[in-house]
Amino acid sequence: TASRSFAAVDLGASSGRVVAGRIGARELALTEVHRFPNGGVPLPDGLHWDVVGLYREIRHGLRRAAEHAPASIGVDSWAVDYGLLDGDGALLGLPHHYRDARTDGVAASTAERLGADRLYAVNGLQFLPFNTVFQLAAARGTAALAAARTLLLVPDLIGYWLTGSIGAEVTNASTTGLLDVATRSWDTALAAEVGADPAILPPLREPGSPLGPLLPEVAEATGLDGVPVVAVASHDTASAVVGVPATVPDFAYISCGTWSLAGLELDAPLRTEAARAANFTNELGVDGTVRFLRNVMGLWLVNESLRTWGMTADQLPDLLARAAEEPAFAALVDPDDPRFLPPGDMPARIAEYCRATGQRPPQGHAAVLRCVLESLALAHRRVIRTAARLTGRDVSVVHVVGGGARNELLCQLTADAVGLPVLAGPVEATAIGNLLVQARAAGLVGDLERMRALTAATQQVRRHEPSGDEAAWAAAAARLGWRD
Ligand code: LFR
Repeated sequence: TASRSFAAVDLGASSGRVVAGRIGARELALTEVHRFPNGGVPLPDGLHWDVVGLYREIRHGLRRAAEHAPASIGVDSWAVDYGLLDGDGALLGLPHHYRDARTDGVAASTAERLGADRLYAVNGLQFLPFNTVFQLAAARGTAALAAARTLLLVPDLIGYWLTGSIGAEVTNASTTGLLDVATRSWDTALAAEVGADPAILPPLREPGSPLGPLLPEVAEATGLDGVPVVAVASHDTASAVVGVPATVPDFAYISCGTWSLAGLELDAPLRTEAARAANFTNELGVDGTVRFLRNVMGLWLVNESLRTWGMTADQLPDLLARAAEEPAFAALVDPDDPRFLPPGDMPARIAEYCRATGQRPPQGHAAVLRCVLESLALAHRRVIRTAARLTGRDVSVVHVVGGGARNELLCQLTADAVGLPVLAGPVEATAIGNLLVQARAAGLVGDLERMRALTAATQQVRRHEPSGDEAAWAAAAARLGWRD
């Protein structure tokens, strides 16, 4: 069969992009047609996403993608956040950002009231204060929630604006906490218990299913008349894991961007008490797979430090070169300490963490960066080793995909810390996963294994061998109280 083009809309917490991809039996070639910044916007009622501004950029990007004559369009984004529609289908205010403080305290008390073990038995999710179920508990009694007739996760909201079709794609729905991970259906009783009318939860759809053609006005404005939107694995992490260029079954992955999502792909959820205690998540992937992983705070720590220093991403390579020369293991932090979650002065919080744990705070930008990258590498080590232990599986290689794959120092430190080879790339794994699921819906590519083989055959991957300094990394992990 001949190759065809597809358009991927991929929204990350710090940037969005529209990518045109040409896919054939031996071809997978990406062209980024539009990129735009994203980030939280503080309003008097909290931290929000400018989804209307994003939608405008998406339309602009789709118009550029039209030159590539895509056969379909797919949309993915970060998870958990949602917009509410009233009975007329109008958006009830801008969606809250998952880093908004309104879940502070509410998340823990809700988990306690509902029973953390009961929640885990249903949804298999790690406790994160921003899981949709806790956001809804925090929104209980608000005018918007009372008026809401439909809840749409961000990619589903964009899909609705593009096509008028209402639904909830299942990989992203699995991050809400309201989906029963075993039956892949909504737990409506749970929704009611946190004060949300279960009727606002839309019908579920699987990756690969069509949403329908663009609305006439959108088709006209973008020049994409007759081009359908197709549901992809709309949780960006689910798409990223599709885009992992694995060639062996015993791989671990780290989807490394704003977050580091580190873990394994399983055939079924693992909801043991040990998995819950280790705060591992079971998010749904394509083809019945499960992402058994943990969120690690990721490059947020780096990006928020740069922002505090008034530096931009193009100054990072120079800073990384200096960080590589800094002494090893001078100061270490637990990247997942809740104090690092909200926006704000990151270096000050790192210093505060160090003082509170009897360490000398890192002095200077390069030392802070060194501290962050070693700490992330240690968290990667801990998560991947714990995942292997909990599942009883061997891991022979770690794939790092996403923007973090560009960060050679982080990839090398991760290889050293985990004690396994790291294969870094592709950077655009999420867009690739988005495009591949569309290509499959069009009958072009086969199962996951074949999709990954195609990615491995066509995309650049850089190999990092571990240094073999296990004793030093074990000692560093022990300083954080980690024994894995
Ligand atoms: C990554 C990601 C993570 C999710 C976090 C918040 O972009 O989707 O998987 O936990 O963002 O939605």
